[in-house]
Amino acid sequence: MKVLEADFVQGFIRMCSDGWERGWHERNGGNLSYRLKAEEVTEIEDDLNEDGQWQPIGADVPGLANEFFLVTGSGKYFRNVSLAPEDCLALIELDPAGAHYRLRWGLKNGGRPTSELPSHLMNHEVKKAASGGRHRVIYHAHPTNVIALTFVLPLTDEVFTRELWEMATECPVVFPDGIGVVGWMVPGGRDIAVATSKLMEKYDVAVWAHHGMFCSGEDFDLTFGLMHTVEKSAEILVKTLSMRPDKRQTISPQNFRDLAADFGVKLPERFLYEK
Ligand code: 2HA
Ligand code: ZN
Repeated sequence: MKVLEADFVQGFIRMCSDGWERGWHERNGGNLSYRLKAEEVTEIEDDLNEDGQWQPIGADVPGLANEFFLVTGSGKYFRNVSLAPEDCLALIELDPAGAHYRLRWGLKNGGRPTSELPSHLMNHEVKKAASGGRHRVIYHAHPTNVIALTFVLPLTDEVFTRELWEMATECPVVFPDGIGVVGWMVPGGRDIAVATSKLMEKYDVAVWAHHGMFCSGEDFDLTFGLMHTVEKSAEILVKTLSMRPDKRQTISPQNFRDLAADFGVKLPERFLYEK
């Protein structure tokens, strides 16, 4: 089968278009990666090339040895993925040490995988282990309202989680483990990848202050839906704070405990502090 005919490639492309349409991918902002299933590699094997040279990843990810990933290209625009997928996307294979990658398909006019490849792969390694292999998608976007909140809220996991949970009843059910926050750091390198992947041991969402957000999930729908839910909640918080600095009423810690009991989720008590 041609790479472009595979369902996972079509799902990947649709997610890029959806993110572009939400306004989360100005210029070349954001990046997406997907860890292929063994049967998906078999399905497209005939359409892969062998000419790619092994290149250093910039991080060691032995837990991802020999895995294949579909990733957006560095400097490529989400706007263009559906129009020119073979130019904008890269299908890469990792070596047996998880230290190098080589291109097997895509980037037909040259280029490199996403500048955030170390963060994507370190997050994949952590989430693959933490989810028993179920998580396959790592998504980085620049959603406006979450970024705005990083200028006015304290940059703690506890405050971001609690404030965003309070903005929509679905939130604690969609991200019951909470949200991690990374203070401002230089993007693109190993240090921010280490800080983010540490948070991903506990959470499916990590906010990068004054930059954007990372989400992890099992498939494209769940991962996009997670980004969308968090950003929607942030939008409600921005609107609320813009109308008045305090809330007249909100969802209380006891309301959250009642919700958790009925919906069968565990909400860590450290997010249910008294204000
Ligand atoms: O692709 O979003 O963080 C550009 C970025 C880097
Ligand atoms: Zn970014």
